[in-house]
Amino acid sequence: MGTGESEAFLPVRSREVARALAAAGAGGRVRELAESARTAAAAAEALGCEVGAIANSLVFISDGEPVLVLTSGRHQVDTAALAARWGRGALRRATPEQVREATGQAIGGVAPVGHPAPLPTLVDTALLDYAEVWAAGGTPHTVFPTTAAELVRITGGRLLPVGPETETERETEAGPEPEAAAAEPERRRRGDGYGAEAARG
Ligand code: 5CA
Repeated sequence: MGTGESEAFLPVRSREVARALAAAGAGGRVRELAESARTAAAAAEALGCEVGAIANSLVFISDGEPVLVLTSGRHQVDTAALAARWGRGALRRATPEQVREATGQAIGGVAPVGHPAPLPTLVDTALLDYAEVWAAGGTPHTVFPTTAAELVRITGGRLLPVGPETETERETEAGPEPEAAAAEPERRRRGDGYGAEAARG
């Protein structure tokens, strides 16, 4: 799929994203919104879709490298539960400078692709609940339609739940460490999972 005429008028960051989508054979095109969609709630409002169908592109630092967690706007990332599931070291939210360095994009417009180099990527299984999902297109004013399966394909990412551990995980030895489970309510009170902030705006 080539770059459409309208994409020539997109901001430069979004043209990078449009190029990456086209190169990956993605079906959706980047489009510009009249209103800013800096958060999942704002994007859902502008698009008239459910907040859960917004895929927030959240950058964390883990084991000394930036990683990307494509998270449904309906909930927040439980960083300890996700690190355990993903088999990675602790996930810490990237600073605005680290986000810019890793993605070439600014917070509020970070896209799943179009970065200087691909990041290890995780796709939230909650996004499977929506026939169509929307992700940022490189700026707060741009978005593109996609699906969870397509996000997995174009990012080379892995599908995993990002929310708190499930009953099944708690009951099986394959689940996260008991310490992580015990610490979970404390983390939720502090609210340092990322998605809820996006939903709250
Ligand atoms: N355009 C929308 C979705 S289409 C968007 O980009 N949403 S987002 O969730 O991916 O981007 C906003 C995220 O940036 C929020 O989750 C918020 O937690 C995060 N954020 C806001 N300020 C900072 C900051 N100072 N440092 C790191 N992350 C931040």
